[in-house]
Amino acid sequence: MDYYSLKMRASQQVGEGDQKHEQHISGAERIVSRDAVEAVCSAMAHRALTHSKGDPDFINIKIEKVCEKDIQILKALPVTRIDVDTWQQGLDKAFELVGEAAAGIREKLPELLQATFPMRGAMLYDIATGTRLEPDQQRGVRATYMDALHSSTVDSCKNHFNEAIVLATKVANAPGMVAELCISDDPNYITGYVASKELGYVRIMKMKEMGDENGGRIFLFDSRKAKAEDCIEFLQKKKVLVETA
Ligand code: PML
Repeated sequence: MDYYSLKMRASQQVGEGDQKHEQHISGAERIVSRDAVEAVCSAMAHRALTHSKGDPDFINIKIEKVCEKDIQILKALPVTRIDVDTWQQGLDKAFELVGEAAAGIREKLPELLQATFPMRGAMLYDIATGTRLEPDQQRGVRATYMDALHSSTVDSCKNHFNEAIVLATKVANAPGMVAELCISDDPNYITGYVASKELGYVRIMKMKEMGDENGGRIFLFDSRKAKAEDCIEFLQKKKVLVETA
């Protein structure tokens, strides 16, 4: 069976004169069978047109055919959750878990996380050399071409957890990946996570203050285990379907 990858991004022009620039409003991606393409496409347009961040000036929906033989099927990471009283406790817990997965990184994490806030993609940080490996540090690295296997529903609005478990599963399986830390940039969504093949997907129910627009992702990679090019190639090009329970 042939599949199709659909990617949507919507943006708005903001600012005046020299300050004029594109502001991201919403994005989504799916890998679906041929018969679902039209419905998913329409749901994506709906999502772009009804986003709380505003009315888009530009909506791009890209549709590409994907051969079944090029798709890797992965089992979703097992999910656990940690309840905390305050977001500060949640953030500490996340740093602690990542610190156990990557020795010596604990103290650097607050600064690294801060640096991800203006980025659209994730930071790719090499724990072996202490350097950032994104080819474009403003843009970051984006994990793409992934979806849940057999997902028949057409979500017209974002389901943070469903999308994140798919992304985290793909990322955890990338060559040389040690762990991921994520905080949503949605001001109304305060749950974040830490994930790796060893830890699974650990949801931390409060990781920032409600109303805070800052969020970001750090991919911790170990260049002693794999080549950075192979990791980036997997994150950005490999087609992955994730088997969720
Ligand atoms: C995002 O907004 O892209 C990040 C979503 C994090 C989801 C955390 C969870 O609910 O498990």
